[in-house]
Amino acid sequence: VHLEHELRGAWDRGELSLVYQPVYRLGDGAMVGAEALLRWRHPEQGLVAPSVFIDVAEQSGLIETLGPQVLRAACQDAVRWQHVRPAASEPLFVSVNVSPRQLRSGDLPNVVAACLHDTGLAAHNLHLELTETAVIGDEIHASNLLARLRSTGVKVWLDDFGTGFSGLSHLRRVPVDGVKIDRSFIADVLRDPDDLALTTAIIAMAHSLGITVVAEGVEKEGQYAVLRERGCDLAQGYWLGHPVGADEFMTLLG
Ligand code: G
Ligand code: G
Ligand code: MN
Ligand code: NA
Repeated sequence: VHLEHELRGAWDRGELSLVYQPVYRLGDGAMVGAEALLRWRHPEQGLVAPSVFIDVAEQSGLIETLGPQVLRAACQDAVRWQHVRPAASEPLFVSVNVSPRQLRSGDLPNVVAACLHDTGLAAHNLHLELTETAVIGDEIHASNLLARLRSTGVKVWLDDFGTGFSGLSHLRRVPVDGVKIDRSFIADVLRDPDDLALTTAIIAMAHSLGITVVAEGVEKEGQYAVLRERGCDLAQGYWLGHPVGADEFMTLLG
């Protein structure tokens, strides 16, 4: 109850901020975008883990105001990135996490359209990350929403892919542009033949469906090398780059 109360005004008090973790293309090593991750610096408790406060925001319904604020800030930052990039370079995407409740609210396509309109970010430079659990249950509703979003040019990614119970069957019914292989698979990809086999199978299956694959949690050069060899498209992780504040991220682009 305390946290909920304190979280309520946290955005306006400037306690919440976004950090950005760069995402790279394995083929040529180019940075192609970044994932926005929310941070809460509580005045007494210091950094509160997102796993804690996102959950509070979900349960309390606060996410319905916080989610659009995050989306708008991420789009604004992404527009600034394009301005500091050399003229000929390809635009960077920004990837924003969307919680199950935000998806269920049904208002998401309108919120997204308003953010793109007001900030001037091109739709294809916005990626939305949904967890598998967000689309479980009401797959018809979810797939209609996702189809509406994708028809505007926004890209939809399934986050934490492989951890859900029936990841493969979802891809038949829920239209997405990409999957992010959960970092628990990547962690042991060099040691555990099963994890390597699963990762390789996810890449092959996604590609056969025309879906892009991102590997999360790349912490070692060897993981990067094996993912590249297996044809994974994109990667992020501490070996490639930690999440950094908006200003520091800008300095990576010059
Ligand atoms: O940095 P990391 O500890 O930031 O994030 C932990 C979890 O919190 C991840 O599962 C991530 O998807 C989630 N998360 C981080 N930022 C956001 C956000 O802005 N919105 C939502 N819904 N989830 C977020
Ligand atoms: O669930 P989601 O994918 O949105 O989670 C992103 C989380 O993963 C963030 O907490 C982020 O800080 C964390 N993260 C990013 N790169 C790495 C990594 O290489 N290793 C580990 N262990 N966590 C990472
Ligand atoms: Mn994510
Ligand atoms: Na993930």
